[in-house]
Amino acid sequence: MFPTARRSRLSAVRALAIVAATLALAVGGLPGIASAHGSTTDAASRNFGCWQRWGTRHLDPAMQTQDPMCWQAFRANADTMWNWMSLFREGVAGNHQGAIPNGQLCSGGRTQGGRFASLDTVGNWTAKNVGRSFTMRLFDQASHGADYVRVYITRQGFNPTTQALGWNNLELVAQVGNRPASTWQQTNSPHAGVALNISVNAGSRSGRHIVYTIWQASHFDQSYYFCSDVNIT
Ligand SMILES: [Cu+2]
Repeated sequence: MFPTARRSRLSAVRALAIVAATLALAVGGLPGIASAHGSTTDAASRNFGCWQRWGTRHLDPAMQTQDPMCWQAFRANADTMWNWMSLFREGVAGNHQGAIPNGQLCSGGRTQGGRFASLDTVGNWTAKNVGRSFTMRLFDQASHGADYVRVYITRQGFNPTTQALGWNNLELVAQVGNRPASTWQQTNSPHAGVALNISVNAGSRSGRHIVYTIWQASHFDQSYYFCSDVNIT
């Protein structure tokens, strides 16, 4: 009796270990299988930037002081970063302001059960230094193309480090119309896909701003919303 009982206890322990390992993979945040979509990669959207800077060392405590907004985002939900390409809503029918309340612009109106909610957190997000004329790069890994892309920048005087972003804070500074993916540039970065460069003129703005990009994909009614932090010099 004893050896049998011991053996079954051992196999129970082994089974538990397998369950624990599986849970660790699920919770610990190895990049999951992500669907093919896209993001602004330069100036990077908040979650793409955090993924790019910290994805391979997301438990490094240095992030807490070097990149505190990424730190809070990873702590809130690492899926926010692993799914950097999935910040979209469906069925908005062009009514972006109706679908997304003020204060929730960077999370696409807390889309997908709030998976991206930490991107709305107000604070000192890492910002890219840009000149008054700069290029926004939109990456599309699924060759959706665009019905349109609209690029907004916050008004001068708005302070992204202390104020929640609302629609009234934004001014449209660039847009492109229908652009099939076949007219975008082929790229392998950050994955195989296509990319679109959009020229932006920030006018007389200076200092910290949020660039807000709405990408209306062409394959069906799928709308993407990206906050990219910049420092205009
Ligand atoms: Cu997609």
